[in-house]
Amino acid sequence: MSKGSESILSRINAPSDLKSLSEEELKQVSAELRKFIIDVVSKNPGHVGANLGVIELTVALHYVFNTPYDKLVWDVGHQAYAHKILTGRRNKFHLNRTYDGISGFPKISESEYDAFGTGHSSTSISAALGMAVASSLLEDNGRQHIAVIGDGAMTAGMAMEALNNAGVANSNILVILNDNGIAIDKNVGALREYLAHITASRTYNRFKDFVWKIMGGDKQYGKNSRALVKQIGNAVKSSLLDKSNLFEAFNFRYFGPVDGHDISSLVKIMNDLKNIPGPKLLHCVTKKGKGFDMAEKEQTRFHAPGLFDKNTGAEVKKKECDGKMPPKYQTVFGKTILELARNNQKIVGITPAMPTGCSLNIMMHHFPERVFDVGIAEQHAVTFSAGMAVQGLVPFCNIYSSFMQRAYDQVIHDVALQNLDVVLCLDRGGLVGEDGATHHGAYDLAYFRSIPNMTIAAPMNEQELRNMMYTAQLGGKGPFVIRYPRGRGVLPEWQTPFEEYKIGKGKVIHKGAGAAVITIGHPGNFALEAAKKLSEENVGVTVYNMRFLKPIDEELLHHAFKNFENIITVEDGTVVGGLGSAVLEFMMDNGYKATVKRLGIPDEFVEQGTPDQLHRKCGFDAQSIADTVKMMLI
Ligand SMILES: Cc1ncc(C[n+]2csc(CCOP(=O)(O)OP(=O)(O)O)c2C)c(N)n1
Repeated sequence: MSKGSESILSRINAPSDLKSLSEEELKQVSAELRKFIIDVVSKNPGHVGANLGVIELTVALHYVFNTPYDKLVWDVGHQAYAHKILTGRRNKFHLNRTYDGISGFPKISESEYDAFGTGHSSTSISAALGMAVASSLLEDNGRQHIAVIGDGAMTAGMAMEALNNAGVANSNILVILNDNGIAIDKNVGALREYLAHITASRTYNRFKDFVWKIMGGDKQYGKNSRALVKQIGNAVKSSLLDKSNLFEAFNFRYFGPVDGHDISSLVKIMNDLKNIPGPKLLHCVTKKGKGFDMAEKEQTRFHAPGLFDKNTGAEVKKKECDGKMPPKYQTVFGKTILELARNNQKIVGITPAMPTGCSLNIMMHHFPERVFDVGIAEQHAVTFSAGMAVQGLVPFCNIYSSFMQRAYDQVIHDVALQNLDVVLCLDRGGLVGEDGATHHGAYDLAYFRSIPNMTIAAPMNEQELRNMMYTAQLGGKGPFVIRYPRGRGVLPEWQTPFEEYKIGKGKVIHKGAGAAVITIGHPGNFALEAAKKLSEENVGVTVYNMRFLKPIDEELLHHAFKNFENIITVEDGTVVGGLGSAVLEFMMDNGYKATVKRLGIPDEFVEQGTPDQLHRKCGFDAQSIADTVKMMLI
């Protein structure tokens, strides 16, 4: 420590402030960053483990490279807290992931240091490669382009597509592979095994050191030899590549593995890598949760642990109103699929890297051979499920709504077109809250409604979720979407006997004479609350819980249009193309005339905040529904 215990971090307002620091001081900055992040994130929840694991990497990157001129892209971006803090956002960091605060992910509009917006995984190599090719076309040859990507994110098809392309583009790109051996849950697949193997293979590393020195990477061979490297033509370079190394087979120069927490080595090797042209990959081995005991031990929980005690790591529970809280939709899904799977041997579960998040881990625990974590591979997950359905199994493929965007064509081409019995469970439908725009499940209802053969259901509560799952597994219905939100339902007593639902049948859940409120999914509860408030003011509304967006219950819609001049639709998806649009289409097709007001997510990207704040902002919480009814009835 240079000057007693004086904070260095408090003096860092931009990466340029790092440049004059000694190696010892860089270590101190890293320690301060770690403490700062733990302090803040224990009180204002966010991602923990991934951030603690990249602190030294982040300090070294900003120390060595000339950001923001050099382009630094964080894959997923959930690990960019130290980057945010070092790039002028230390004083706003307590507002991380809050309404009107800063985003939990990199965002071009937030800072010039955020070279590319992320949130969904495995985009970083493509983006950095695009930047590198652009720099080269623009003859901007001094610029470095760096993608930092985890071993989990590296398993996705997109990362492989980008490596494949980069290897022949011969652009100046550096991929930093942050290998901590874990995604949110244990990383899975052959690539993970490969990385573990090359990390353990000391012979291989000695060989690499040798090549590295010949190539002039070691300073003992002097500047001239490094300058020589630049002159080595592609042919010579590739003849030095070891094609038995996966990355070198992609024409990347592979360096490592190095200790991603050893800041001195990182600085040295990154400085050297700056002088090596073409595509390069630096394999850094790190520990998720590094430096915080509980986060190192309970890595899955500490991916995004909620509130925790910064000394012990113990979970800090929010005060519950009474002992009988409704369960989370996720828990209901997890317990229900287990219950169904016990009776229906054909049920299998598929998740792209989210077994804990979506609760398939419950079934995985009991039937490990019937649950498949396929890695961060949404497209593959859907087509893999389609293959199983062809063979007569009943796949429940659970994908977060916003990540399902990745697999749109697979749903159309592989599932719907062949009318296969695949149950697509869309977790995190609607406004997810603090993760913000990249993670809201805003488009699913709209983007699936236009596909033939689809059944689209959305439960209003836990019982409906169970019954929809029960109905779906009976089979013979083609692609069956069940879409539900993040978080708690409304019924503490939810484990009722199963009931088969009639496909495309909804239900009137409140009666009144003034206006019709047509809803789908969880927002039906907001409508019900509004209806109760309004009845206290002697304003009557009839609330229709449609349950199915497709096929839509036309009988109920005829009832609504025959009985009401004022109709409000409520959904927690975009108003462009969802329930509201379906109701308007029905009105036009059937020659009805009515005033229809569509409430839902407006045609704009919604940033982070609590779900309540965002429902209010978008205008479909109970109060907004009640206000809209009153406005229409004036
Ligand atoms: C397309 C997509 N699918 C799933 C996720 C959810 N997700 C966020 S982080 C993560 C794990 C990433 O693992 P890794 O790249 O190894 O990074 P680490 O968290 O271990 O640092 C996953 C699956 C996502 N962000 N994007």
